[in-house]
Amino acid sequence: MTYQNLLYSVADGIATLTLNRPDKYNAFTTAMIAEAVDALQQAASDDTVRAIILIGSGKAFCSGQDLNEFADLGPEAVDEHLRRGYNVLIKTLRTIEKPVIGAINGVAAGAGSSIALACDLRLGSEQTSFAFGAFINIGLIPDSGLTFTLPRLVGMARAFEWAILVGSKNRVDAQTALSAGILMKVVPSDQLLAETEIVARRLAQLPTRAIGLTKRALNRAWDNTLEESLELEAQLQAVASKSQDFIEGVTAFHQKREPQFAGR
Ligand code: LHQ
Repeated sequence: MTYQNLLYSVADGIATLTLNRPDKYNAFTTAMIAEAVDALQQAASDDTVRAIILIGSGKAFCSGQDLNEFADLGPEAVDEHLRRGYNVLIKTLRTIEKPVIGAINGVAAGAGSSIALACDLRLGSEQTSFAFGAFINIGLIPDSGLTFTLPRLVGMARAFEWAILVGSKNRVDAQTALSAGILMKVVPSDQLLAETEIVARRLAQLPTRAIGLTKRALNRAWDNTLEESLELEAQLQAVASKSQDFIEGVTAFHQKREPQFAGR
């Protein structure tokens, strides 16, 4: 697939997906959602890719649904638009067994904030802000997984407050997001991509298979009982312990050297 609305590149084990409609603050159209899903699947199936960066071009990370296209869609089609579009995108982000890092370079509004929270880690700058309440601002409910991710990440009380009272005008700023734990680091904006690449390079040198299996287990963390989590860990550990990286990790330990993980 050739992409009209995003840029996709792979270097040094890192796939970088750049949302590329800067004039529209990287608002999502139907075509752009399909392109993003395609690019993520490409990154998932490419064995050379061991970490994925998601970033926006220009001033914004992503302003959610393109409201011009939404006007053409009509209310009858909204549920199917979500099922076929955003829901697939969010499920893809959460089930790719490789780490996805959001470089939240500017405002993340509506479904853009949901996509940011579907990444495994996020870095931000002083330009970063989250408008979780962009949905309520236009009379909609949070979608694209936000009712799932936001309370899990920040707790129910703050999730309600941020979904309802924090809109496009009074957004969650970078320092608040950092204190709440939804940003792992805040760096100067001209260093955001470079700092994100440092984290991605670190991740790309770790045992990719074990990271993927960890993500699979953590995805179940809030819904499993202790017994179910213990059983899932046993099953996934059986897989991890058969990986080349496990052999390398133990061998490097005995040889008192740094492991060289191949991601297999
Ligand atoms: C935009 C957009 C935009 C088009 C900025 N569309 N052009 C999906 C589908 C089905 C059902 C329902 O739910 C969903 C999920 C959703 O995401 S619903 C929520 C949709 N998003 C929004 O409501 C956010 C709308 N945008 C804003 O509130 C503001 O633009 C934010 C807070 C993002 C940024 O504010 P400012 O920094 O003041 O920038 P701005 O408003 O001046 O925007 C810059 C440009 O980007 C501007 O274009 P222009 O030609 O005037 O310079 C905007 O029209 C354009 N833009 N968001 N979503």
